[in-house]
Amino acid sequence: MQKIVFITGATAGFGKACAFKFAAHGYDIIINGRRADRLQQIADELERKFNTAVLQLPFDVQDEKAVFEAINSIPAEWKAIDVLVNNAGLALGRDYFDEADLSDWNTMIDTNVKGFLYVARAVSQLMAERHTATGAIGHIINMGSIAGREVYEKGNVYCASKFAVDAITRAMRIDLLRHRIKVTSVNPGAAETEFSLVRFKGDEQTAKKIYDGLQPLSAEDVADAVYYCTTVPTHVCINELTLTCLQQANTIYFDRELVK
Ligand code: NDP
Ligand code: 8X3
Repeated sequence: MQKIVFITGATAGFGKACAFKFAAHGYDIIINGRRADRLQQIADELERKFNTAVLQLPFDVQDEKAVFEAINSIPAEWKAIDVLVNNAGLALGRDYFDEADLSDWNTMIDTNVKGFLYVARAVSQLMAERHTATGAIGHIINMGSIAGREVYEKGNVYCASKFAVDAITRAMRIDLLRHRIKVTSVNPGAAETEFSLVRFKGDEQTAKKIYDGLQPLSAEDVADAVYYCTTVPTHVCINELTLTCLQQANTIYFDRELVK
């Protein structure tokens, strides 16, 4: 039987790279994101390249009703989800606390915390039911960040949202233990995706500056780490995996001199 992975935020960056990584390893893939045109392109490419079965699930994770309706109406043969990559998220703005835009704060909390919770809640229920019925072991991989381990200047609410991911991951690991669901957080450092372009609202120059003098993580580096967490023996659960590029020590310390 094919394994099934459900990836939120699969239209770009880590989520898209995870879709290709898991497809290359024979998984059937459920992909989510708001941009339906991108989901279609990715589904076509996965089907062409790997002969992967793909289910597209376009919804906004902020929309509680849409999340539960979409996940509860997944066709029966797709409900046997082995792995959830709970990845959809974003940063908006990088401003001092007293100057930040409240709507940016609301969107980050609604997406990175509330949306993240809705998806985890809906999928964990499916995994628990399946464990009771068949003994299958589910695995939830939450996308955290080094920003969820250490705050930095002007990171305020984005960092707080990722601290929440860390706390919720720990709480889920306790509460889902009785259903034998593995819960892992993957915590990357700076990675060049659409993340900074979104954060700086389309300002390409400012977005690019974040990676000045660095060879940052790529989306594929993160997808490799996510996939790795699913390859350990059944009785082993990687609780958390933190990765940065070689030139980054933590959220603040970088060595921005590229060595060839
Ligand atoms: P990208 O901007 O490249 O991708 C973000 C993905 O999230 C897109 O597919 C986007 O899809 C989706 N998304 C955003 N909001 C929603 C929403 N409301 N509903 C559904 N999908 C949504 O960024 P990354 O791949 O870099 O980021 C992925 C995750 O990794 C995020 O949680 C981010 O916080 C985290 N992260 C990123 C790091 C980095 O440096 N890049 C480092 C550490 C963590 P669409 O727009 O189509 O909805
Ligand atoms: C994204 C990494 O350091 O830009 O989560 O906040 S950082």
